[in-house]
Amino acid sequence: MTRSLHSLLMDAKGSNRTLFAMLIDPDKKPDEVFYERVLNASKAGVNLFFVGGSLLQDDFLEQTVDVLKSVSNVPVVLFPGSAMQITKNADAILFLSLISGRNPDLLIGQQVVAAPYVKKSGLESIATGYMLIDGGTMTTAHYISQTRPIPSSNIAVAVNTALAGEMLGLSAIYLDCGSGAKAPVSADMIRAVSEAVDIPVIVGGGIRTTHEVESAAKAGATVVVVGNALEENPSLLQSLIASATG
Ligand code: 1GP
Repeated sequence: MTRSLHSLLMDAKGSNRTLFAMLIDPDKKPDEVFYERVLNASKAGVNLFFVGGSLLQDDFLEQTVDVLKSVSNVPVVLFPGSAMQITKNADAILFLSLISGRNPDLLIGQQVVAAPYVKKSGLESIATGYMLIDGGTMTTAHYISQTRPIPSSNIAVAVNTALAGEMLGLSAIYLDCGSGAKAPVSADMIRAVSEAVDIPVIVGGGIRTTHEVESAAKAGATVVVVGNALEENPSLLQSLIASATG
């Protein structure tokens, strides 16, 4: 990757563009089918690969990142569920702090454990305020974090939380309803948060249709992240990318 992820995100935010990120679960052994999927995604114009999960059973993180790097030039960004999910072969890492919750281990504990490894890895680290939003069901992210999500209708709490994150010096905000959420983050919440902060706003969790991607993009999302929907139906890829990037 020649340009830094941070400048890519800041440029997109500054010019009101939306990037499309495909989320890859590193729990599955990368096989021929995966190889094909990556090749197709890269040809279709996906902007970023996010790799990570709240809970790993079988950890193929390193192999997954290696396949991604060998097949395409699309930046590979770690989206770690814990301090264990670090590999130096990626391009960047979202250094997450769960600012919507009050679980000290996910606010600063895991980060203290991970810091020396991230430093040694040479990965570009993007300090990211991670905010779990209620998407109508308790996802793995909600359960594992043992935190209460921000109610989907409480836009003021979301805006204040994002603002506090920006004032604390974070470089990005991630609004997430969690993988497999019933409903994605509302356009109203995305718009209010995106207007309130000058840092990029990443949005994911439960986004499945072109309409939902387009609505998040129009509301000001800097990055739209889709995981499950593409695992279930890879043929959606081209239309989802087009809905995000216009
Ligand atoms: C979850 O934002 C991601 O952390 C993506 O969620 O798998 O529901 O698309 P989905």
